[in-house]
Amino acid sequence: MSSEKNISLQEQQFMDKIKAEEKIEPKDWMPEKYRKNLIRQISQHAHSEVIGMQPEGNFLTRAPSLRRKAILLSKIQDEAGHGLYLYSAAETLGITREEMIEALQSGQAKYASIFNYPALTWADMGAIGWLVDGAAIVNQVSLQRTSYGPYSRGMIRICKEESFHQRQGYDIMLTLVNGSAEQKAMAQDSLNRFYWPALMMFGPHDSESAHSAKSMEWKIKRETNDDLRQKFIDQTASQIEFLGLEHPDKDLKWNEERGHYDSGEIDWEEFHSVIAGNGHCNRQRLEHHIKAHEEGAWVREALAAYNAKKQANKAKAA
Ligand code: FAQ
Repeated sequence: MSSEKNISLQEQQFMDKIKAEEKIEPKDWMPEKYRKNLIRQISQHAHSEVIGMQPEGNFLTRAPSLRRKAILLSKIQDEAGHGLYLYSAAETLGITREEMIEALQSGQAKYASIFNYPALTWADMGAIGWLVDGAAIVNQVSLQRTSYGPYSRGMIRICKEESFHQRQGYDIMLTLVNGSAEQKAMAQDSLNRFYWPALMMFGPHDSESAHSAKSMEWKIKRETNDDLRQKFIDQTASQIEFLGLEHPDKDLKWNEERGHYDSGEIDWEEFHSVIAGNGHCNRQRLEHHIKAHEEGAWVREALAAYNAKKQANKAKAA
């Protein structure tokens, strides 16, 4: 059989598996572009989890009570764990952790635009949990069915933790709106600042999305950017109403025929500017990551030395 025919047979078998909803596993044959696209998405997802610790980490020393502080601390630790599951999933595709970190720190790899917005008040801890984790869950629930086995299994575990994150955020908002007039105003201000950037987390419109068509065909993505964003808009409208806050989108209107809310347009210029590196906090986020990474070098070196010693002892004993 010629090698060309051989490759097309492999591709056919790969597509058959995808169509049959079977998972692709690390040792299975896969098209190079599928592998590269997965590395791109999973590693950027991992970077988002890790960089996403920064806006909340800022508030650990300013939490209003010991209880809130303990909850926030454990939520941030969960995000670190999510990053690690995702880096591990990406590593099964033949990229190293060092290569991924290098791509993040050099600005070559992206992370979610939302984390380039500053967290200014305690209410932002509420809005981040409620809206940012909320948008992340809408996306990640759908990614539980992604075609790549390690990514899919990682998503199932992550979603369980993420739903607790969203509830803790909404609980902060509920407490604030039932507090003083100043506290309610803080909640409103935070909603106003985080609502539109949360919608941007779903990426550009489908018609503008470079990767969607292929990612949908390969079932890396199971729902499109616009469909997921619509789900989030629909579920958030009643949550805003329950809080007794004003909706930041003045054009939001229920469309009986579609069975969905119609909404105002996102400021796409802002979106593109933030993902190009010009958001409020892009530079600060990367500088902080580089500093923490350098300061943690001794931990990685100690681990490598310990592992080498263990291996050597094992070899001696054998
Ligand atoms: N920000 O062709 P598409 C979290 C880029 S986890 C930055 O539509 P795709 C947990 C995109 O990468 C949040 N860049 O791309 C947490 C691509 O650039 P490239 C993260 C964006 O991949 C909560 C280009 O634009 N979640 O928050 C954004 O098909 C609280 C063209 O776009 C995930 O990553 C954006 N918003 O669809 C942690 C979920 N949107 O790579 C701490 C997994 C688009 O060609 C605290 N990822 N871009 O240079 C996905 O579902 C997809 O990758 C999308 C984008 C939907 C994000």
